Amino acid sequence: MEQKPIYVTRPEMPPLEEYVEKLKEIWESGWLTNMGNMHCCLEKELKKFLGIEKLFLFTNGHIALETAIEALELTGEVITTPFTFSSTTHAIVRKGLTPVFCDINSSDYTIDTNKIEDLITEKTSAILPVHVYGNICNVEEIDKIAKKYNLKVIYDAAHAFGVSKGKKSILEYGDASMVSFHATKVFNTVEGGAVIYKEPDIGKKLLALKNFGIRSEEKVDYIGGNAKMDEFRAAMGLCNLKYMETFIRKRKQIYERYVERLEPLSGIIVHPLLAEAQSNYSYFPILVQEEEAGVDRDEIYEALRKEQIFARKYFYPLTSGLNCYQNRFHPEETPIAYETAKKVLTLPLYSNLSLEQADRICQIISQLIGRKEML
Ligand code: T4K
Repeated sequence: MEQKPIYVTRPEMPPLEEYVEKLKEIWESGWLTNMGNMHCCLEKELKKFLGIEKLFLFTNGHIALETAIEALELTGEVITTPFTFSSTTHAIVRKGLTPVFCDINSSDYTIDTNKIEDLITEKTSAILPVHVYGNICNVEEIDKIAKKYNLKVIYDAAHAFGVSKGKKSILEYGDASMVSFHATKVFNTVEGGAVIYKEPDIGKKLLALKNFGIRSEEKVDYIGGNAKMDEFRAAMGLCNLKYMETFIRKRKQIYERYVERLEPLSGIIVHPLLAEAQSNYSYFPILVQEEEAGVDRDEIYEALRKEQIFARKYFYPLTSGLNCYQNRFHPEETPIAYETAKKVLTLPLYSNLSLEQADRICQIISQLIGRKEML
């Protein structure tokens, strides 16, 4: 019997009837966008859920990041990592700034804070680290460096919805954090995102910039764009938010099953979660060490594909190696990130993935390694 395809992720969805109820409210109100009732409700509910005070919704995570960069008035050079989705680097470049790539550490793939200071020049205005896969950056050390050199900090927290360190939300660190609510994320509003910020002045600017810079009917303070989340997406967010605990609980079960089955395999590296962290189980990356596994990452990727299992090479190539940046940046300059990107494979993970499907994925990987071991 032909197997149904299994993708790296599937959107987390609420029961359709609940969304339809919200649609009826939108119809009755005749208010479709421009900070309507659903939008305001979602902002309020998210602040409660995340335990944070200051948050604005945006139409997607990328534009939220660009707007945060603009609101914080960054200039010149921005220290960041290339082991991320293209969005992080594009946001910096599209705002007329120069990304300066810092290497990552091999334990959790976040920025190596020991290497930041060497990259600071008189042109540096900020650090833009990524909580990649929801792994927490060394936020205390980043704070210290930023204070010492008077730099701003914006976190790309696209993957870090609901992640906390101890009791504190990870989104509270830095001057601002961007979180993505794209369909592929642990919490989604179809497309969407938010900026969490500290200073009220930055808040005022963010709010204006996402709505053409408008302050009032006759006053336009900034040359802003349009980055407002509409009512249909906010409604999706309100519906999904109610199920977050269930989604995360189910993801955790699959995550743990993967760890149990894959950790013992030679050449497969599963990175450990921080003991003091509350994870959102958003991605399941493995590193394939060819020397021990006897197979490389691409062979596993292809073997899974043959079985209609579409794992993804998040994040390969490095953003510094993307063809649009050819001759401009050099991926070899961040050797750990360069090596990691060649070995990483992100396995399917979402709440509706069954444990049997996860077992099947592990079995394919394990058989492939076993076969090579026997040769
Ligand atoms: N910063 C970081 C670190 C990010 O990872 C991202 C986004 C951003 C910034 C920007 O945030 P947003 O502007 O997107 O809010 C996907 C997502 O589109 C992207 O949001 C995400 N990161 C990135 C890591 O993954 P692709 O190009 O890999 O997506 P795609 O279309 O190949 O989808 C992946 C799989 O998901 C598909 O194979 C099947 C499944 N899928 C996807 C969609 C859209 C579904 O089952 N249903 C769907 O509706 O980028």
